[in-house]
Amino acid sequence: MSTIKVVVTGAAGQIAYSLIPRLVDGKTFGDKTVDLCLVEIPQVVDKLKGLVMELEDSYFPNMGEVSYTSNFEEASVNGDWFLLVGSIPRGIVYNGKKIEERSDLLSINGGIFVDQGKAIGKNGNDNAKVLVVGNPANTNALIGKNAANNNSQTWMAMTMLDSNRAKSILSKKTNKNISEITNMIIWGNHSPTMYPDSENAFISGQRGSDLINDMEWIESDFLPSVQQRGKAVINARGASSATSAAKAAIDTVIACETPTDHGDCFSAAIASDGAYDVPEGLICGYPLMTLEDGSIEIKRDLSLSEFALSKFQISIDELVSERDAVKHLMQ
Ligand code: NAX
Repeated sequence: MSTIKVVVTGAAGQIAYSLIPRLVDGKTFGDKTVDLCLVEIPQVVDKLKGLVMELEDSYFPNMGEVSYTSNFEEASVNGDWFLLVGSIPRGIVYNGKKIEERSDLLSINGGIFVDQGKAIGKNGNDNAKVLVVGNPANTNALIGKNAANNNSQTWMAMTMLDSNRAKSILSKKTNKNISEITNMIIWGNHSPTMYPDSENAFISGQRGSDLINDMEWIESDFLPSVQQRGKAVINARGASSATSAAKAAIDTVIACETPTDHGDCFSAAIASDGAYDVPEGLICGYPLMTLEDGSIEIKRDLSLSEFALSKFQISIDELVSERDAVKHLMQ
């Protein structure tokens, strides 16, 4: 049986509590043995002892070695998968300053991702995959990838939760089971500017643009509902999405580990090579496919309506401005 090493940051956080057991349940990585390395900041790392106890008590035949540390450099050695969930949230006091502005958030988290990126590039395995969940996810991934400077590795930022949310809304609108909705693409940034593409989605084999003849609903209901769903969950539960975010991270890992069905695609943000006229290098939400050899490719044969292009452009512009705000971290 082969072994895979998965490194998870933010391991004592709420997403990680739902995520980590599913990494070793024998479904996400099939029959591979999964070694886990859990990473937290020094102030919190000791709490992971309790999580490790619970993992041991849970009977996971596929679980291999489990370790925890606050030293990311050490954790990164021979990692195959990196799930970078940890980041500093808006609203907390950091080095004596309350973090409210997006630019401060970008800078502080950016600094973390420089160090983590360098360690992954140097110590992670060739062909390692990195999924950034911690916000601002796309720009954190941009910084990390730049610092890693290792083109054999694939950096992604998570948009699967947005894609799952969009599928759920389309399923309710069309009275179809969620499993009948494929090709659900999130273009752009994981932020309220994202563009969830109902036109290119397939619903029971029919294109969304043919099935849903209701631009008013798309513009004033569907788009804002997906874009603002994270905020709605916070308002309702007093905490941000956790179990659905964990499920989306698992869905992304499975999508990357399994060749994509013909005609389908999955959503994540990945470095642009100029596809769909996105400036090269930006970590942008795209339709992706996993090929038989395990490589991940952008699906390139889709057309976007004028409406879609105008919405997508807003998100691209935001990604460009985020990149400009962290230029000093991209030397
Ligand atoms: P929590 O605050 O519960 O947990 C985050 C954990 O990360 C904390 O325990 C903290 O100590 C740790 N951490 C901070 N910096 C770290 C570092 N440098 N190394 C290791 N650990 C570090 O947040 P949680 O609800 O789990 O959310 C985690 C992140 O996911 C947040 O940034 C959140 O905004 C983001 N989200 C991203 C989503 C996406 O779709 N991409 C959706 C859900 C979520 O909002």
